[in-house]
Amino acid sequence: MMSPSRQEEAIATLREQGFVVMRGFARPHEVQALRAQAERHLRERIEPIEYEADVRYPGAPASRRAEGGHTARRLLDAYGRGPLFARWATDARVGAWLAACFGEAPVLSTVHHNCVMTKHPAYGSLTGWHQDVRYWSFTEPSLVSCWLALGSERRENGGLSFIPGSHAAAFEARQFDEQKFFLDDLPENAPWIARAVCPELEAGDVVFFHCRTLHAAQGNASGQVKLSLVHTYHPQSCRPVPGTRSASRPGVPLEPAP
Ligand SMILES: O=C(O)CCC(=O)C(=O)O
Repeated sequence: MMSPSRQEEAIATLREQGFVVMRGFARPHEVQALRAQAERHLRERIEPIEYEADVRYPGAPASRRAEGGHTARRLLDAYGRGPLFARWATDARVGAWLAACFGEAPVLSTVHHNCVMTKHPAYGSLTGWHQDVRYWSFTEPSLVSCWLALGSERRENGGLSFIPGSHAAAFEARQFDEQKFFLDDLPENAPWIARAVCPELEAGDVVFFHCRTLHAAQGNASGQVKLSLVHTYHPQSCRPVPGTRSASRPGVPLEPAP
């Protein structure tokens, strides 16, 4: 159980910089079990899977038929992959933390993230600077994602970098390209990008980050596949907009802690 002062401090950090790292948030045996299951689902190619070739970010194969074309990027629908994954997605500690942060009950989105994010040494692509909310449709931009490291994460193996304070900035549309990536060759974006930090994570560490926080990741230059489990939550009063992809599947309200 986290002390109230540690919780308040972490929430203040999330509000101020748009992300916060919580060390050892998941227990070692949970992480080990989640990792083993993720590895099995990858090995057995259990669908639904999004392939690098589908996304075609820099470094990805050109098509599923090209060399490396069956490199997975995301094991989709983590919540639906069995009780172990479902338990983590609705974990009481995650729920309690988010309830304190939102000031109301959190709801798991089953549409956004909700995946095991993989990054393979060969054919794993890099991801440019972006805000996750760019393609999401909710009544308020107040969603928070929970990124659980299932192994070490560093810049060199494709660990996430974040730009502190970017969640609260009033960027203009012209600072982004047509896919809504934050332009890295625009002089006025340079001071923002220069502030980026790449927190080093160990298995069991969690990063909570706001849906407007700019983040990016490089390819994986290590010899090992990087695996992370990512879920997104919204406060109950922040609703997916009817008729949009965000509303295409029901969310899962997190039970209040006993
Ligand atoms: O692992 C990566 O390359 C970045 C993942 C990410 O930020 C995303 O898919 O939204």
